[in-house]
Amino acid sequence: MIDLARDDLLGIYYLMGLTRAVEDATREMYHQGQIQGTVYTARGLEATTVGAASALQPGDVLAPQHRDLGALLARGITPREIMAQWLRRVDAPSQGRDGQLHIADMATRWVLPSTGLPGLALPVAAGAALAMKTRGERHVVLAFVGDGGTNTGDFHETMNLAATLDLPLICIIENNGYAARTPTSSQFRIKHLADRAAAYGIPGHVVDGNDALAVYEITQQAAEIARTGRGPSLIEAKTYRMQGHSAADSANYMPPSALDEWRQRDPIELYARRLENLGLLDDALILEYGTRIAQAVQDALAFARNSPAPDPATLTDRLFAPDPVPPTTEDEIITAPRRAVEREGIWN
Ligand SMILES: Cc1ncc(C[n+]2csc(CCOP(=O)(O)OP(=O)(O)O)c2C)c(N)n1
Ligand SMILES: [Mg+2]
Repeated sequence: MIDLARDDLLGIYYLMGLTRAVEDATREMYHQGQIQGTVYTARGLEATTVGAASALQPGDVLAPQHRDLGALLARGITPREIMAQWLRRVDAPSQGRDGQLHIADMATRWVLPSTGLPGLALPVAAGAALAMKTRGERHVVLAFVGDGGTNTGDFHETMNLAATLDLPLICIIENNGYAARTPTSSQFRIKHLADRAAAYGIPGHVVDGNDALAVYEITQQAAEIARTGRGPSLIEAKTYRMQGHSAADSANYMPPSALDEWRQRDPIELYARRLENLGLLDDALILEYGTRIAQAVQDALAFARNSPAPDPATLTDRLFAPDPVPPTTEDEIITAPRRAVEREGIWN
């Protein structure tokens, strides 16, 4: 039984709508030439990203990858930060040094930085989970990986290690039908990617990735298992990438009939119907949320556009952590580690 109050249920609706609106605005800016580099969006994945991340508690850690804006917003990253990041402005989390959603905040929102490499969030996530276990914390790490990412060594090594060490790790496979242009039918020969869990000796679940509450519920159950020291889980969310791989991809290889079918199962529409049936949503409220979401996007765009580009003179700032013992001579370079050993009394 879902343990969510009315405000939580409506909050999930808001976040799913906000995710889509931020992404639509981002794609528009990209096509107008306002964004440098590439843009990844996730129309169709909102129930998976928002539903899963909504099961996290303060202190739990999110390890997102390139298509997980919904999870970032659910974790408290703001649309202002997102837009400033896309436009590479100084008020962005990376202060204009990066134009992708490689956003990290381990101080208050517990988000690990993502990388451009599919599957690579997982070993980092396992490291965070190992830290939690070592410290005896009752927290969990929620990591995302794509269907394509499950074919990497990082995925297998992480899941096996997490299983043997009973790490508090939840891995959500976003099975969205494609890895770039490669359909899942050309990627693997098993029916369900969650079946791979058996090879690691951990629970594996298949869930309807377009059903926000189903994703929330299974993630919540996996979190409870992880929180109580009973190890990792693998959850395959079956969903569909309703656009091309990036904003530059025309998606002309995606069958229109499949797109039509999945449009009938649009996660935001499905969730709205669910809330209507529960008596929590009506046309007036849908309109109100639409207005609030549009305002949030406009506010974020104005904020980002008003923020300056970074000063080129600061280019090399913050590349390295300050060296506590700056070596000045060759002799010092040799002795600096030795001094550190003496200071720490490692050999005593
Ligand atoms: C090592 C490496 N190979 C290829 C790429 C290019 N690339 C980025 S995302 C992606 C597809 C990933 O597919 P999947 O794991 O299913 O995630 P999705 O994009 O569908 O969310 C590829 C091939 C890359 N970034 N890094
Ligand atoms: Mg994929």
